[in-house]
Amino acid sequence: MDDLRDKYLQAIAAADDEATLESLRLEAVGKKGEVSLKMRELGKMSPEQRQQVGPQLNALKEEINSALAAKKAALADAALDERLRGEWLDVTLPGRPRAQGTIHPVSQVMEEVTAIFSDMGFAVAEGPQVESDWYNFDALNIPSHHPARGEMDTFYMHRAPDDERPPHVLRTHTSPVQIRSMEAQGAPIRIICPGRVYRADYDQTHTPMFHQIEGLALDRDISMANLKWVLEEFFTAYFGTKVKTRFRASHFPFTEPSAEVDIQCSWVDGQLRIGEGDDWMEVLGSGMVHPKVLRAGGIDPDKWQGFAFGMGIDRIAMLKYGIPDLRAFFDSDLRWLRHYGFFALDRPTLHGGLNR
Ligand code: 2NL
Repeated sequence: MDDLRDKYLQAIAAADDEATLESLRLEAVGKKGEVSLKMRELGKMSPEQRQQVGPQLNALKEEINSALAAKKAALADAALDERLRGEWLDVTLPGRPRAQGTIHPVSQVMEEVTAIFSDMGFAVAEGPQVESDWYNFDALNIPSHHPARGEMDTFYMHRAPDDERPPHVLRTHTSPVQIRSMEAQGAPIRIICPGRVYRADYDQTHTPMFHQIEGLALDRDISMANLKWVLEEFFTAYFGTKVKTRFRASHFPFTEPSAEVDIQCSWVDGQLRIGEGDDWMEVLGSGMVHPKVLRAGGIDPDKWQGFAFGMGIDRIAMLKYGIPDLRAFFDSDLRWLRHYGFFALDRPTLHGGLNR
């Protein structure tokens, strides 16, 4: 029995993996293991012998089992130590730098403008950038001979030579979204329509794609007075300072009467300041929606009336954030984007503050 003990305890101590331990267990205390076979011999012994050898065999079996368990635990510990040595991690190291994008000034301003008009009860409406000539021109009372409809000013999506239907256009303003909204919702309605628009024009102050935001409010008794209040409220919130507006009589095919709107400003040492002084800067076109345009949108002009306005987002972004060159807006120059861009996690809201 001492030989058996020595043999197995030594073999267990020398084992260096779990598979070896398992085959040792089977060899020693498995059903057909050496210790088990010895236990089977107990039946042939005299009662006196059995009383002596039985407990000794049981003790040996227990000793081998606990040696196996202890060695198994020691191997697991060693394996874990080995892994920890190989997989250590220095949590005090600085993080790896990651490229940080910024929010484009146009996106920033769109969100600011949207937040201000949402607060005044305007919903946001969007629509297609490729439009039919009906939605882009006819519905807006812009006649076929109008210069805006010429190849010089509008991008036409030419059809096949044998296709007689009138070509689609890249929308030249977001007004068609408002026609579609009038058709879909009827009156009363209060919406703003921000988005990309396209005109065949490229110089210091014009890019062939730019951004516009238009507004529309229709009800039974909406007047130019409501328009003036809404716009002054808007500019004051947008620039973060009280801004006076000046309305000048103008002409658009889709409004009657029509007005161009200037905001109060001053020039100090070549620096523009909004909301002070006695200069004026043109920022917006507006008016009372023309009865023909209401009718084109499926709305009865004898029951409903209201105002509409349109302004360039790129331009009011330049004014607020002191960006001198319009063309740089769409160059995708990373240095420009880092300089004029906004922190992505700090989004503008009225309660969180628009002007930081
Ligand atoms: C400008 C002029 C304007 C509108 C846009 C509009 C839309 C509908 C009906 C009537 Cl559906 N009007 N929009 C009205 C007046 C002026 O934009 O100079 N924008 C930069």
